[in-house]
Amino acid sequence: MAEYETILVEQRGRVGWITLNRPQALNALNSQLASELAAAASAFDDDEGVGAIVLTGSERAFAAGADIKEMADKSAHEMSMQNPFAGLETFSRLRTPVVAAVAGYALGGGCELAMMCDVILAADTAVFGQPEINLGVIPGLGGTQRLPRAIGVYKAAELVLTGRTMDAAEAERAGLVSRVVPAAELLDEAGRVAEVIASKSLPVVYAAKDALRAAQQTTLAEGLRLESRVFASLFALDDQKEGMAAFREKRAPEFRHR
Ligand code: CO8
Repeated sequence: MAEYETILVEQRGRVGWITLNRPQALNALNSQLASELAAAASAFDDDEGVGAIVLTGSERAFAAGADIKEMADKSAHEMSMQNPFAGLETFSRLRTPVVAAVAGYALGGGCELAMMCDVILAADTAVFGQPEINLGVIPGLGGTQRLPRAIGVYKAAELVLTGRTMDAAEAERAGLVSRVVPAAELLDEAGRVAEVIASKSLPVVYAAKDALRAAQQTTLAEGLRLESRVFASLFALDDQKEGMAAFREKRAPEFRHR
């Protein structure tokens, strides 16, 4: 496995684990971290032996945002010509599902990174927000687009315009997180969710993720067309035959992932 300086990477069974590891900066996202995250996640994405990815940080912070110290003195020209976070675009386009396990701060780019994942499990210590307005900027990694889709336009507007943060319970009520768990159980629970996903048929999981993503990006009519096309195409897979045969034979399916 490649050597990285800002993340820890490990494979356990069919689950790839990526841990953000810049403790001195509360896992602030700098350009090196963005490109290492993209490289590690892409390597898992290319590996048929990996059926799900867990992305996590530390107990204190999932990620406290983009690295303010790295960005502060850049010009508008530099920010638009040399996007330091280009790697995060790659991350947001993975076909493998990603479970974000969020403890502590998920602010700014950290909240936006969590929203690029498919499932967000939050520890009861998690704090979410888009405080960029306090720095004289706005969210730049999807916060003004994904947050309103996740929690509604008015709640998102309040958070983005005031910079107020939400605790885990409020984030769960608002629909930003899949589930809140006690902090001590966060990683075990994230591992369990990822293992369940990784036990399913990989191409079917890719198809489900694709269709779910379409719900955020297209019209209802286009999304429904895509869903029904994909649904029909899955009948070409061995795993669909196996899944339905197993149901009829009252046994657990043995997916061969193709
Ligand atoms: N960037 C750089 N360093 C950071 C960041 C950050 N985002 N957050 C924390 N750190 C550093 C601190 O500077 C400090 O380092 P040092 O000890 O060397 O001074 C260390 O981490 C510990 O932080 P604190 O001492 O501040 O810890 P506290 O527990 O007192 O406070 C907070 C924790 C509340 C999380 C506080 O650190 C904070 O407010 N951080 C900034 C949060 C923030 O504003 N995030 C948004 C950043 S902007 C952004 O994400 C935009 C993304 C879009 C970019 C798109 C480009 C195309």
